[in-house]
Amino acid sequence: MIHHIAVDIGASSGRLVHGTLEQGKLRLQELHRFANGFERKGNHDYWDIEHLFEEILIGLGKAKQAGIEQCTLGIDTWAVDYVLLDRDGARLHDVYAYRDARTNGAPDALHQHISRAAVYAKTGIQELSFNTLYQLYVHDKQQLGEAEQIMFVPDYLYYRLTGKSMNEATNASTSQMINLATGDYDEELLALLKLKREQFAPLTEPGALLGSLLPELHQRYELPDCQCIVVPTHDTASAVVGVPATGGQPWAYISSGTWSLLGLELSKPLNDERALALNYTNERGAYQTYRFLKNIMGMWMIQEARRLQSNAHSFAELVELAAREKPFQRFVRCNDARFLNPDNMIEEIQAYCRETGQSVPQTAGEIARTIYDSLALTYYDYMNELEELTGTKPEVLHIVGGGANNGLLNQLTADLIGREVKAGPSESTAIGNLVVQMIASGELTDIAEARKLIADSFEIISYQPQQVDGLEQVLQRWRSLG
Ligand code: LFR
Repeated sequence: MIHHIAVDIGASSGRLVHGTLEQGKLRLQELHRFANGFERKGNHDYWDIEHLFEEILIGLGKAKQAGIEQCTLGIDTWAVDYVLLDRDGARLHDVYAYRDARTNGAPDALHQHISRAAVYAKTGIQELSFNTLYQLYVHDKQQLGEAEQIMFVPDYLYYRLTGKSMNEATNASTSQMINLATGDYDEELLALLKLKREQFAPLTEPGALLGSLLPELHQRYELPDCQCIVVPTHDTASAVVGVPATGGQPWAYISSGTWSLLGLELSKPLNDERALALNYTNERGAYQTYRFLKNIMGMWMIQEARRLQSNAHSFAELVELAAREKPFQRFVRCNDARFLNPDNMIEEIQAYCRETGQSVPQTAGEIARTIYDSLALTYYDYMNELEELTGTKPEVLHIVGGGANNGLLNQLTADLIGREVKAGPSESTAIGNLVVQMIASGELTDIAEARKLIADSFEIISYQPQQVDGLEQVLQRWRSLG
């Protein structure tokens, strides 16, 4: 039996998950879990990357204690954020969190030099103010010049573990700097940022073997003998590998976590004018696929609301409270930039309702209901757009990730889109990370076999669509918000 460990770090928590293939089933065991979150220092929001690295070592120490002597290891995190290193491999700065307000207005400033359409034709990436392209555009120029190497967050964590430099392809694609035609960094965009290709490492595809842990780590800690394998280091790319889609029918997915990423898996990018106008992205997936998708504000809204309520309710309780409320009383446009990083999410939602002449949600249940109803309606809109853009009608929507545990939202979504929703697994990101290690180790043949294994190994709950009373009026009120 081969042991595999997925390091899976999201914006709100991280975990190390042990995975094995036993009697035709994928077995998971959580080794270690820790909190994550960005912190404000001065005027900016940063990740505590040293803390994350320490937590990885703690988790690996626990693996050793649990009797794992040898394993493979893969790392995924959120995308777009980066680290600049000097010639000694030392970090030049604190790692900015993508929600930091420094990129407000950066897209407009950058597009003075090159149009949106030109960047989209090159990269196929949706405009999000926090894309690496815009972050680097506003980064201190002198420091950029001093950077010997530029890595994305998971690349950097691999580097700290192995001493090896690489830029993993799925994550690099989210930077909005990779040219679809050449498959490498775009020279014109690099020139605009006054960067050189040599400052980035070679792009590396998931499945590549990176190597063992640095000897000095073994001197400091009791760790297993790990072979690091490059996985889809962008968490969403791993989550999509983890979708249990087996049949031949067309399917769409939502990777539901801090963000809800709604899309299709394509074999070719789709970056025509309409896709540009509707701002859809073509992020690289594992195994020569493209994740044609849209970012939706997602569980971040409820996470923030819950935090402001002093975590008085669990997420499951918030779903229950919401389920007791009358449906579709008030809505917010989730993807409005005002919800990206407001000082106070609850007040922002209340202000939005007030400004749009709706009743103002007050209780935890009302707030949660507003968020879930709005998310379901947003999913509905974007499912329609996806169909229009791609000319495919998905017969089933897979919802994976932590948000797949939200039965209320799953049912609402099925009802609105008028199609089956299949929910689970909730650990699809760690699972995607693990199966890529298994494919690289030769235990699984390919992604089709991996997805069948996932479907056979985890509980997937089916939600059949039910009729929504007064749907037309609900949609009319929703659309009147603009
Ligand atoms: C989800 C995710 C999204 C990306 C956002 C920022 O965790 O990785 O795919 O757009 O976070 O990196």
